[in-house]
Amino acid sequence: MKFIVLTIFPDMFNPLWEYGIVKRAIDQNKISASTVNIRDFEKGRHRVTDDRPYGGGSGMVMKPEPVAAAIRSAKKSALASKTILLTPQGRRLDHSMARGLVSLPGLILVCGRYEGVDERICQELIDYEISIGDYVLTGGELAAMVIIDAVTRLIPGVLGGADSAEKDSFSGSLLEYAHYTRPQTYEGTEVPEVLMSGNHKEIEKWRLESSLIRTFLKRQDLLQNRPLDRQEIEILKKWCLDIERIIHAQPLRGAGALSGGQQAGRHNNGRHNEP
Ligand code: 4HQ
Repeated sequence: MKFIVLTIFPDMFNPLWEYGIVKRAIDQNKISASTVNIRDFEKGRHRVTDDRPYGGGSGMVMKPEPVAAAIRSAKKSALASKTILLTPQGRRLDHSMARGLVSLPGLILVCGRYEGVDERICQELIDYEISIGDYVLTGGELAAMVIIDAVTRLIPGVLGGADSAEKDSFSGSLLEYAHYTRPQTYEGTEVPEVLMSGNHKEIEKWRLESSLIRTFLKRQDLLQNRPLDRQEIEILKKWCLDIERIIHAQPLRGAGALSGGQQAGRHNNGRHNEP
């Protein structure tokens, strides 16, 4: 995978190339990474890449000529690449989009500053517009780094274990299960016993249940529109039964002798849990 980043701040990317898994991917030739300084394509005497907006108002706009020249130059050196503009107007990045991007031969990532780039660039030279989320950054650089990072770790062989990327959060659209390492007791809290049992089948079961409950409690939206397998349905049904059991185990609080003769707890016109 070939990444070419177009930016007026190429040095911002040095720490990305120089650390961790992205660095290793470069060293192992799994990705190639380069930056193009948009300023180098501005032929004006002062190499200014922004200008005042037509129609007035505050903020500056990136001039079309240097951005276009930089994109055309990058396209020449990476013919099959797709060109992406980072913008809050783009389609929101998620894991399935990252999986789509990893199958492309190369990405040219265009990072704007100020109020963004002249609209005519977007129409002519951009294949996709991508946003990393609904908030406003001061430039597209951090968004480009997020894409490079998320895509790189999906390239086969980049992560340690053969299946590391398959197993993590979002691959199956559930959150990750809870992780533990030594010590066995930390500030009074024990590691769940099953994880030390060596029983791999039970550990797998525990992990699926952990994933499910975390997703249910923290991100119910991820569970909507997601097909469930037989094992997941079993776990959810078990919770339903457990919850039912708790509801029916005790009488309704406040529904004792003073509440008008209604039988406590049960057969309460379906009202189980009123304050
Ligand atoms: N930008 N996701 C670049 C963003 C952004 C986002 C604001 C992009 C400023 C010039 N990019 N312009 N959110 O906030 O990708």
